Amino acid sequence: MAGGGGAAGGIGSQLLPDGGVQSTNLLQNGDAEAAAGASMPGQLVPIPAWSRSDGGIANVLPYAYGNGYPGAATPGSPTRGANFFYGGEGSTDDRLTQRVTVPAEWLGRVDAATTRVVSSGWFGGFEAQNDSARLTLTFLSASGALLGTLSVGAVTPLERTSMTSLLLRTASSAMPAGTRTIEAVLETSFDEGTSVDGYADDLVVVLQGPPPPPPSGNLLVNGNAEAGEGSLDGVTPVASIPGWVRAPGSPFSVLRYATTAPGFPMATTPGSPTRGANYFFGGTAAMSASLSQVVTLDAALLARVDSGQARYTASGWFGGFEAQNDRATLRLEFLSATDAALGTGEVGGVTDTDRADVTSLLFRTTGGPVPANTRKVRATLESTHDEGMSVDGYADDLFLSVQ
Ligand SMILES: [Ca+2]
Ligand SMILES: [Ca+2]
Ligand SMILES: [Ca+2]
Ligand SMILES: [Ca+2]
Repeated sequence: MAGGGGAAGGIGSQLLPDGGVQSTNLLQNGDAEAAAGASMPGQLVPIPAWSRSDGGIANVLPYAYGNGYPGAATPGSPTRGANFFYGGEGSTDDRLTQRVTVPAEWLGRVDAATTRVVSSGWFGGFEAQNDSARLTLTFLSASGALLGTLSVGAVTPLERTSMTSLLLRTASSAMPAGTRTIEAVLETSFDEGTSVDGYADDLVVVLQGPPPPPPSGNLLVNGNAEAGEGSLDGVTPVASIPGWVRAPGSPFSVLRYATTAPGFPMATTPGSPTRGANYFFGGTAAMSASLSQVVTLDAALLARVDSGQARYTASGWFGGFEAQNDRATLRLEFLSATDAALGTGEVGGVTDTDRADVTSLLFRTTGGPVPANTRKVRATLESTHDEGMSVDGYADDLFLSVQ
C-alpha cells in the first residue's frame, strides 16, 4: 500500500500475543500522505480527512522543504513518507479535527467494556522553542455525550534535548462503554518565533480487545431454497417449502433457475454465485406474498443476548423482474419467550432502480444489536407486488446469524 499508512507508527497487526485482536488504524490520513504538502509553509493545502478550524493555519509540509523544518534526516519516524503535520506560519494555536465512527464489529466488545484504545504518533518541535503538537481523542456516545478523553504527544524541548526532532509517543486507556464516535483533534500550540512549530506524523488510533465469539452459522432453515423441489413451469406452485410457512392464501413458491417459463432468473442471470438449483419466488398472482419461520436462539447465546452484547448479521440475494418494482425483503422480528416484540430489522428490498431495470438478484447485508431478552427471531420473506401477472420479488441464499 503506497504511503505505508497501515503500518504507521509500527502498529498494524491483527492478532496480539495474548490472543486478542487489534483493529486497523481508525484514522484516515494519519500519515499526512493523502495529498501533496505545501510548497511554502504559509500556503495552506487541503488535508484530506481532517478539517481545519475557521481561519486556522495548521498545514502539511514536505520533509523536502528544509529551511530548518524537519527533513528526511531529522530524528523522527522511520516510515515518515513525504509529509508531516505542521502548526503553520504565524502564532495561532490551531486544531485539525477528524471524526471516527467506531466500527460495527467492535460495538459488542466496546459496550462490554473489554476494549482498549491505543493511540500513537511522532510528535516534535523546533530547537529550544516550546511549540508543540498533541493528539487528543474524545469519546462520544450516540447522543454526543462526552464519555472520556485520551491525549498523546506534546513533546517538550527538554525531551528533545532542544533538538529539532519528532519522538514516538504512545498512550492507551479503556474505551468507555457506549462510545460510538471518536473525535480526534491534532492540536498545535505556539510558544515563540514566527511559526507554530508543533510537528506530528504517523498518527495511529487502534482498538484492542478479545476475539469475537464465533458466529452461530446460518440460523435459517432452508435459506437457500434447496431443501425441496422447485417449480419448473413458474405457474404451478410447489406443494410446500420446507422450513417455511406460507401466509394464508399466499401464492409464495420456489422456482428453478432452469425454469421453462421465459423471463425468470436463470443460471446465468446476475445473482448469487452459490445459487444452487432454486430460488424463492412470490408466485403467480397479482398480489403480495410472504413466507415465515421462527428461529429459537441457542441457550449458549442467551447470557450474551441479555447483557446486550449480541449482534445479528442478516444477508441474502434479492431481486426482481426488468422494470417492474416488485421486490423481496427479509424482515426480522426479535421476540421474547412470550412472543413480545422487542425490535425489528430488515434486509433486501432491492428496487427496479437498484437493478437498473435488469432482471437480477443483488447481495444485501445488514446487522445490528439483538435486543436483550430475545429468545426467538421471526424471519418473514415478503415478495411485494407492483405490476404484472406474478409477484416478482426473488430471493436466494438468505442468511441470519447471531454472535
Ligand atoms: Ca508522513
Ligand atoms: Ca515557533
Ligand atoms: Ca438456491
Ligand atoms: Ca410482477
